[in-house]
Amino acid sequence: MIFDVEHETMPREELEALQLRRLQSVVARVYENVPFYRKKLDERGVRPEHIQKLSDVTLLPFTEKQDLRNHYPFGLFAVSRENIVRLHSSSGTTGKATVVGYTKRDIKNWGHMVARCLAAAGATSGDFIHNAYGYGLFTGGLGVHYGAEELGATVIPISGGGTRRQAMILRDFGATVITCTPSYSLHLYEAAKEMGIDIKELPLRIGIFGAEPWTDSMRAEIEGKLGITAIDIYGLSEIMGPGVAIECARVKNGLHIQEDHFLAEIIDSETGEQLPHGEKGEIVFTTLTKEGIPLLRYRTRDISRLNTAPCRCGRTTARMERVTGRSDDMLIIRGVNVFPSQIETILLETDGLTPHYQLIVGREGTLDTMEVRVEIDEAVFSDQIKNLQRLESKIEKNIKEFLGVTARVKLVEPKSIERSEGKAKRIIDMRKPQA
Ligand code: DLL
Repeated sequence: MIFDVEHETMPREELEALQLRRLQSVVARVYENVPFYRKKLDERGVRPEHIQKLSDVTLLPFTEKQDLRNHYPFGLFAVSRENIVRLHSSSGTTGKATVVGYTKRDIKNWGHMVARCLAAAGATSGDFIHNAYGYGLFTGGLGVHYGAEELGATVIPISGGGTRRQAMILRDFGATVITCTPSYSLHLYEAAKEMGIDIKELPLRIGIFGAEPWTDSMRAEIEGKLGITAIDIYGLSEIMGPGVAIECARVKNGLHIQEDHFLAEIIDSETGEQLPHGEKGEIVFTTLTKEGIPLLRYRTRDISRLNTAPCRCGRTTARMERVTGRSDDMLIIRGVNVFPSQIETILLETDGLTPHYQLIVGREGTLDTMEVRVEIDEAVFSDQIKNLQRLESKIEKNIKEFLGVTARVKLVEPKSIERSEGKAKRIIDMRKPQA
């Protein structure tokens, strides 16, 4: 079902005209209200009235995650605090998190866009949606929640965790749609099996999975085991949250971008040059309607490709290829975004450790694991084992508290981590390579 026929099937010419009007308006708004953008635009000699056609977007400066951090928490907001009705934040409770704010209209638009997504995935107002994305500062839980209500479906706000209870509720309430990370769906499947529940036998028919990269082979595994259709949903908190783009159940080949709200470009991440449609590169978004924190040319660091060919489902919106990787070193561990630099900060703030460390990322069963190996200094090395274990637990606790991920910390002897002549090899990712 197409939820918003007018916008999702708009002839491209009309859609692009709408995008241009909205682009002009957002540039004027940030120039007026966000000192950061006014300065950047002034430096480039660009005024809002210079935006005469869509391709003029390249006159605009990029925005990076670091810009949000530098203006932590609210420095890039374009409206006064009274008009902000909700805050979300990306993972990491240190000063380095990125914070986003939504006005009433932003929340309404977001709910509407997620409703479009759920419908594109095949959900209807008659569905029971078991929403296992985390509720809280993370955008997944509440983002899907409002969309499900907008669609008129029944939402079960189960949030993340408590897997055995989830399996029981999934069975007892008879959900027909599940929303969670792809890896969690397999974990839930296994936990349910141990309890004697075969998800395949339940009424569940659709899974809407995102927040972390996954592959077509993982899709096949999930669909086979759970007996459902698995759909890829993409989004990021800086741009909105879940629902920036979604696959349609009909074709499942590329994710339809909500182009009336976001202008997408692909750039070469090294040079920043815009690339023609069809080429692979970093996807960049400009928000066209957002009021709370509109962003110009936000560099997602996600690698994708754009396809504007019409889709058999009837939608005219451009599709982005499934995200196959990132152009930076951000790791996604069980749906939580982690930068090695955040771990490094925690390690360096702990006495007795050296800056030599490695992160070993793996997968146990269906869940991601992370081990932090760090060299201790000579003085600590001679300590009693019990003190070392205490130190390990302390670091584990700090990582959990500040970054929200569970890691196993292993202190290792001084000079035991291999030194490199060039860049240090800090990350060993043993999960399956992305297809
Ligand atoms: O993960 C929003 C979301 C919630 C999307 C629920 C989908 C479902 P952040 O925590 O800000 O927001 O993380 C955004 O996660 O830049 C990608 O690197 C990655 N990501 C999100 N969806 C996908 C996906 C939410 N479908 C970052 N495939 C993004 C691959 C994804 N990577």
